[in-house]
Amino acid sequence: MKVTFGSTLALVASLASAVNAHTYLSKLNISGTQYDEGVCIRPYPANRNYPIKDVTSTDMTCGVGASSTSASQNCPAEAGSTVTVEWHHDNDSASDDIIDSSHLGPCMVYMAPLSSNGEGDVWFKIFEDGYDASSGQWCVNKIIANKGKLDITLPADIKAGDYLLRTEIIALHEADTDYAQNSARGAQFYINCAQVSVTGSGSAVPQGYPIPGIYTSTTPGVLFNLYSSYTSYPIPGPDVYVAGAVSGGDTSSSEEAAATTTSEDNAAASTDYTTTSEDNAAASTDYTTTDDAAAPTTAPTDAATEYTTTPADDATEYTTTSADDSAAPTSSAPVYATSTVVVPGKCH
Ligand SMILES: [Cu+2]
Repeated sequence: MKVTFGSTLALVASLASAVNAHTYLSKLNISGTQYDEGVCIRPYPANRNYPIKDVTSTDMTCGVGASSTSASQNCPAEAGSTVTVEWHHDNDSASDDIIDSSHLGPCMVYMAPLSSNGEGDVWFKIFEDGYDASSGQWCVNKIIANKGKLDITLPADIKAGDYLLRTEIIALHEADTDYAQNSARGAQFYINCAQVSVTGSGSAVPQGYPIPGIYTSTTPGVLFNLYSSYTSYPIPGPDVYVAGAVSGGDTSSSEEAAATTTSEDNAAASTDYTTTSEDNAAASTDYTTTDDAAAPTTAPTDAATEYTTTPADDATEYTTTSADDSAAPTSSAPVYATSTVVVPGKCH
């Protein structure tokens, strides 16, 4: 058989595309009702499971081409309720492997008002799960083990209305290289958007951030060497919004005190820290309050290692490990993420 060089290239290219299939958001399950792609998950115009690597691309907003598509409905979801998101690799068959096991990395979920179509300083993070050193598990390990499913709790106090719900996995298997320096490698972002109609009596409008804009190609956690030894992973992006952290109008001083337990003023903190307010980080942590309204009531179920909430009567006290602890010195004790050694750059 005569095989020309050109047809060999074409064959290689077609084989590459056949295996060049990564992961995509396949379903949402809200209060026992399942919704598929196209219903409240935005349909994907092309390459639905392809990664985005250029963090400055508008594809970072909702996935490849999906800023211009629209779901057929905004699926109803109560503020404070659990939404199960479900990823798949190629299809939703029982044998689907969800995402290749080389694609280790964090999972995050953001929301923005649907009316913005994701443009402007509108995105707030509601969930993140990175790397758990105690178990050696990445979020990606967990979703593979859980057949693609991840439970997300919507903030209990956000204002009712239509929102984009943006899911994001960062696969780190080529993230040891800055994409801006070498576009053949770099972190791979798997991003999809769903449309939900949030009900409830809340009035909170969390501070928003722009996407693209929240990451650069060298942001710690976007640039990360999965093949080194590490004991922690700096999840990129803003802190997770915790219900009670802002109020849409009825703002008491104690609520404001609870609002600002963030890392911006504590970037040099070495590991976990406990604080009662932005300006009073060293204060005694056990003071009482009679105002329970500020209690952070929605700890994401899979983010237990990120922070712990205290009983409601200690509403303003909690401990957090923030994404901005990336400045923290890493421990000298090596912990390997996985026993599976993968070839850097391998992609499926
Ligand atoms: Cu891939």
